[in-house]
Amino acid sequence: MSAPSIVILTGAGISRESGLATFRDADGIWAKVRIEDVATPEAFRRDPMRVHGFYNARRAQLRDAALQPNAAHLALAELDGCWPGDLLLVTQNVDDLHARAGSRRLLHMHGELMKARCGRCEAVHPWAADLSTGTPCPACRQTGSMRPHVVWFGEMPLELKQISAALDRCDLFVAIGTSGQVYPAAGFVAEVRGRARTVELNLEATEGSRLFDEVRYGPATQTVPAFVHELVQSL
Ligand code: BJW
Repeated sequence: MSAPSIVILTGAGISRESGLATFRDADGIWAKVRIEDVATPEAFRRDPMRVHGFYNARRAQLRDAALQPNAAHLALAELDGCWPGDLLLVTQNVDDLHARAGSRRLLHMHGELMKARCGRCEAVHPWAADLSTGTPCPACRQTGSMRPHVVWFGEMPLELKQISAALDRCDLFVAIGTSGQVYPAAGFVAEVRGRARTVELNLEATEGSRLFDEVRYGPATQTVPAFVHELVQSL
């Protein structure tokens, strides 16, 4: 029998124990800044320097040598390396911790903080420095149009075709460290329910927990390595 086909969806909770804040927890990002001020195309049009400031600070966090992938990122990378069947890791996170841990079959559906995009020519560039309204696009040389390569509210998430194809054929769907409040990612479990085994790994119950066949609560650095171990043992 061939190995089950797996789709894993991760959210901010998987990076929490590396030191990155989540969005909707009590100490999360949205408790400190308003979505409408920093995470919509309208906010960027209205006050681009404010939005750049918000993302420059978060990009600087990723450059900090102390920020490292944790045991959950590493376990998923190990699974990617040894799983003989289809596997796709879909992350909503804009950090680079999955890639740094070694995951290869990986899609960033909400973009990547270590990339910047030109709103004029659409070229996407690897980006580690701060952005400002005076930053020229390395491709078209225009200033005033560079933006973080992230997906704001009201914008279309990335790689949806590939994600949809993987969901269509998956036998196991695992959601890790996501509150399940942001669509379309929040709808993935309903899409596969009934034909794939669905598992939620989270610190605590979410509004969508009842949609999963199995739920396991605890910090990702504990639940994810344990779950990966079970999967690898089942081969
Ligand atoms: C731990 C842990 C530990 C903590 N271990 N766990 C009405 C109904 C339905 C949809 C809409 C609607 N009105 C508007 C919409 C659409 C909108 C939407 O969903 N809004 C909702 C708020 C209602 N969506 C969009 O606009 C999206 N685009 C779109 O829909 O396009 C149209 C379309 C049409 C048809 C098909 C497809 C598309 C775009 C959404 C963009 C989201 N962008 C952000 C910001 C990205 C850049 C940045 O980082 O700044 O993405 S918002 C933010 O939320 C970020 C995240 O990726 C996303 C999800 O958050 P996540 O990861 O779940 O984090 P939290 O904080 O919510 O949860 C953390 C969890 O971890 C918690 O559960 C904790 O318990 C847990 N945890 N510690 C394990 N140690």
